[in-house]
This record gives sequence, structure tokens and C-alpha cells, in this order.
Amino acid sequence: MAKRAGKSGARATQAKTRAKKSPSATRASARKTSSKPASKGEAKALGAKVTDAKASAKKTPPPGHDHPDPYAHLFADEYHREYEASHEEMLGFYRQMLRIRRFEEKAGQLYGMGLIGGFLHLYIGEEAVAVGFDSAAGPQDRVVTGYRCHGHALIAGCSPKSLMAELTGRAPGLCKGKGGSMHMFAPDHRFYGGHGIVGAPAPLGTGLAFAAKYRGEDAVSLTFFGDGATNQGQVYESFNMAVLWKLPVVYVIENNHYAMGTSVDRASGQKDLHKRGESLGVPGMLVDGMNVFKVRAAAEEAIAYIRSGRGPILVEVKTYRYRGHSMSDPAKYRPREEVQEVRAHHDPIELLKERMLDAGIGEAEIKKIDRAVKQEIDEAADFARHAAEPEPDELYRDVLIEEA
Ligand SMILES: Cc1ncc(C[n+]2csc(CCOP(=O)(O)OP(=O)(O)O)c2C)c(N)n1
Ligand SMILES: [Mg+2]
Repeated sequence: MAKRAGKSGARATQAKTRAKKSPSATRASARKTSSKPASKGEAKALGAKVTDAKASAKKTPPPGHDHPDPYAHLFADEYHREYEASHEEMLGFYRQMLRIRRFEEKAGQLYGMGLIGGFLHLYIGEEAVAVGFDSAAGPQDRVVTGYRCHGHALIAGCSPKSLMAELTGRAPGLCKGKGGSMHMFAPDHRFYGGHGIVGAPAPLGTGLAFAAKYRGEDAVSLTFFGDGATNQGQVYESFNMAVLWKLPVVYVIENNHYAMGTSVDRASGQKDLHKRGESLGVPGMLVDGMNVFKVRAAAEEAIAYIRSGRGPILVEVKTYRYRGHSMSDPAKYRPREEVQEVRAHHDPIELLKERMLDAGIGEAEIKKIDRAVKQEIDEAADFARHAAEPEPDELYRDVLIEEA
């Protein structure tokens, strides 16, 4: 995972590295610079030969272009800026992250009781990624992800009742109880799945971005996939198309360090996954995915970069999953101490809670959210246990497209 200082050290570093510009100023400057001539990376992507002479000519830019590239800091080593959240926003982040965690814990319990069939992949530990990105996205932006999808679906706006009932295979489930854990889909909430095929979100998200551009919509495609997907060919074919057509897509690599039982170190030649797009012209950012303030700031800047018309961007977020790959994984490929270390020192919800207390938010206010989230998830579980199963004739519906 991303290197982090100890807790007090981390806070001092964070204070130093907090964004100097407000998010709206960043966005405004992104718009202002959208008419800049192609950057070196863009020129390369377009096949132009960037010579040293041209590079030195850039040092004395023509009048009207004398401001520095506002995005240069995104690609310098690790991204360190933090979003400066108001109290209300912090409470919102906390509520959303806790909703994911409690939902996943409850799903794990129901699975243990035999109430959920098939596979179940939990997102516990990775909550700051979904919440940070979602909070930076606009209502028109779209999300597509892999099978570890409940958290993303929940934050996109799907009700916990519909999600939990989907897991238990009941009729009021999000997909009428016929999809289950990996195959959730809710375009009304801008959520385009939930896909069991590793790497599939890359071409799907690229397609969503293509559709948005083709239709002239100002929508960004937030395309999430795991570290395990990054060794697949379809990912690079997608990058190439996105660069050629300057598609509005953020590729987010949720690097939780393992693909099933195989660590990134064992499976990857180039382990700096944020560099994986470079040869095709997709610039990459590296972000600490356990810190929601950093994820939010990075997401906001990545989205602003895209809205400036510069084409795709890649964001590697270093995160960690506390549970095994799926519920049937005993996780023998990593020492227990590794998990305990992350839980004890890098938990994204605990970090946020500390920051809230430091900012003067009272324990009582936090506990109020704890109680409300517990109640919401308990009710979802009750609903999912007692709802009716789909009727037998539902088996044949939604399998093939019916004639109009
Ligand atoms: C094309 C394809 N190959 C193999 C699998 C089997 N498989 C399921 S999950 C997984 C690991 C993926 O790991 P990663 O992309 O890191 O996502 P994570 O589970 O860590 O979120 C594999 C190989 C699959 N579902 N699809
Ligand atoms: Mg992984």
C-alpha cells in the first residue's frame, strides 16, 4: 500500500500538502487552460515528434499561454493533496463509508447463515475509494466496476433493501433476484454494473465514454477494475482507443494488492500500475486509497482534467481488502499480521473519524450516524430475508431481448 507516515506525522504532512487552491478554483483553472496547445504527452499520443528544440521553445510560451500546466502536479510521484471538507461533508463521507462497511458485514453474516448463494466478494477496507470518487462526480457521470460491486452500487444510490434482496435472490432485488452478488445493474442510478469477468469494466467503461462523446453529453465514465485486471490485453486495447478518440474516461485501478491469492508482486512485471498507460499515452496518478480526502481531491482533479478535453486518465488507488477474495477464501496467502496492521493503523473509517474529532465534530453526532446506519442495514437484512422469491416463470424473462 501507499507509504504513509505515522498518525501524527501523517497529520503534519497533510497540513503541509493540503491543496492551496480551492476545488472550484482548480476546476475554473482547468477550464481556462483547455485551449492550451497540446502538452508533450498529448503531442506524443497524436504521433507528433516532440523534439528538444520544441521542448525548449515551450519555456518561452507565446503571449496568453504563459501560465504553467495546471495538471503537472497530478503525475509527479504520489499525489498528496487533500480535499478540505466542511463538517457537513465529513459527516457525509463518514455516513457513506459506514453504510458500505455495515452492509458488507451484514451480507457476510447472511452468507454464513446460508441465505446467500453463489459468490460473495466484500469491499470492506476499500470504502474510501468508492466514496471519494462518487463525491467528486456529477449527477451525469457513470460508474462501471467488477464483481466487488455492492459498495459502488450503494453509493450510486441503489437502496440497501434492493441490494440485500438481490443477494438473497428475492423478487424485489435490484435485478429481480436473478443476478446476485456479481451482476448488479442500475442505469437509473448511473450504475452500469457489476461484472464477473475480470478486466471487462475497461472496455465497457470505454464504450460508455464513447457513447457520451458521440451523443455530445458532458458525462465522464468512472471505470473501476482491480490490480489483477491490469495484465489483460483488453485493458490496453481500451486505453489505446480512449487516447485516439480522447474519450472522457477515468480508469481507476483499485489496487488492493491481491488478485484472488496472487499478489501484485508475484503477478506483475511493472508493479507501478499507474505507469501502465504511459506507453499508450494515458497519464497515471498514484493515490493513497485509504484516505478519503486524498481520493476525493484526486478524483476531482482527474475529472476536471477530463472535462478540459484532454482525454483519458488513469488513477491507481492503493487500498486493501480485509476479507478474503470471496467468502470461500481462507486467505492463506498472506499473514494475519498484515491484515491486522492495516486494520489497526490505516483503516479509512478510523482515519476519517479521527479527523472529524480533531475538527471539533462531537462524538454524539458520530454516534447518531452509527445508530442510523445500523438501523438502515438491519432493516435491509430483515427485508431481504423475508421478501418473496421470484415466481418460477421469471426464470425465462430477461434472458433474451423480446421482440418489440
Ligand atoms: C477473464 C477472467 N479471468 C479469470 C477470472 C477468475 N477471477 C475471478 S476474480 C480474479 C482476480 C481478480 O483480482 P483483481 O482484479 O485484483 O480484483 P479484486 O478481487 O482484488 O477486487 C480472477 C482471476 C475471471 N472472473 N475472469
Ligand atoms: Mg486486487
